[in-house]
Amino acid sequence: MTLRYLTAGESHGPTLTAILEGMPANLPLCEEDIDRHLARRQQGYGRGGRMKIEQDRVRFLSGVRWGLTLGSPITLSIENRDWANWDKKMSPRAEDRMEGEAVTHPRPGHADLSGVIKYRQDDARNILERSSARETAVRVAVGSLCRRFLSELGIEVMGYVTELGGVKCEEVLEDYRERFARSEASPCRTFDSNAEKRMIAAIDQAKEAGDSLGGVVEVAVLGAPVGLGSHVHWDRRLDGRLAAAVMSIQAFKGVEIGAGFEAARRPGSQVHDEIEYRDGGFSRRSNRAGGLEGGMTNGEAIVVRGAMKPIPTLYQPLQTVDMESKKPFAATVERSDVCAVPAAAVVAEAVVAIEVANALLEKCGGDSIEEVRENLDSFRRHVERF
Ligand code: EPS
Repeated sequence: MTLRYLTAGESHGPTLTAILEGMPANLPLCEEDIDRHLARRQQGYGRGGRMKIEQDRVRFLSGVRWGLTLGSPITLSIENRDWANWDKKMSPRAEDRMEGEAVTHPRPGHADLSGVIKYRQDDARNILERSSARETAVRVAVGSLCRRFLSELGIEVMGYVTELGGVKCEEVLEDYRERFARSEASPCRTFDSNAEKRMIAAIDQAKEAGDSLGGVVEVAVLGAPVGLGSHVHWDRRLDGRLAAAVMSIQAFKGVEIGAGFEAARRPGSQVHDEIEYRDGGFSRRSNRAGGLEGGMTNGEAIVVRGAMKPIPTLYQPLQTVDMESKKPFAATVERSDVCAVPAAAVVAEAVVAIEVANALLEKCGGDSIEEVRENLDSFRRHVERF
């Protein structure tokens, strides 16, 4: 067991909380390391009214003292400012129960209906509060901590949008750092300024029509050593673990690594990356494998993409059935976003950072950051000599 974490909290409950266990001691850490990524996640063209209420900030409730991790479980907490408007509706006390508030028109595409059947509920709020993508705020907090750990070891994680509402980035830009730098300044978190204009127009159109939009995000990890993950067993394959982590983000329906589905359409000669030995080390002439072969990193950039479906809450709702009367009805309209793909790029960075940090600790683990660094340096010397 290396890194593990749990999250808790409802969308309109008082707080979101996570406990991260397994982070080594002596990692320099301050709230700003987390808060700047929480702020990035809150941005993006197409967000709804909730983001005007929230100003996400982390509080460390355990595991950090005087700017350094202690090696003990780290508790991260983010307050939901909107809780002030929901304290009765989301109260834990039986005497606060309100009648006539139940959500009974489940939204197509949402967890509502399967959740109420599974958990024997008559109010879809008891499902939607936890299935909400609000939970991603605290996953970004955990991921930002892991990202801080990776940056200490020279590993960078960068996420951005490559497609939104059917509009694809067309500009050829090989340099991941350049893609990231440009995307950071873009309201759609994308690097192709022509595509960005069309993405904004698509979001405006969807908003006008009471509709919602999905898209594709890409995460690149630079500086990871060869040999994270392993070919020896299915649950040690890092590609599988990255895919599970990205697929677990709310509303994600597809994951690709490197050339992904396109690799299935081409002959092998146009898929596999030729090996060369240059400047005293092995490298590849291309990176269609997305940095992963046999479930292990090969020293090239790790490249993972995730496909997000459009958010299921539509202001022009689809048809559904009332859970009590079984009569047709328009689906519930909850306040929501038209498009959260730019935010999802930050969430994808976070879940990828968690998996890479975990794999790095498996390979070069230690109880302190100094010990991890020594182990990693020693392994890097082996790679250089090989
Ligand atoms: C969400 C619905 C909206 C989003 C929310 C995710 O929340 P509300 O119903 O309160 O307006 O704003 O996302 C966030 C709160 C967030 O922090 O990303 C949903 O149904 O998934």
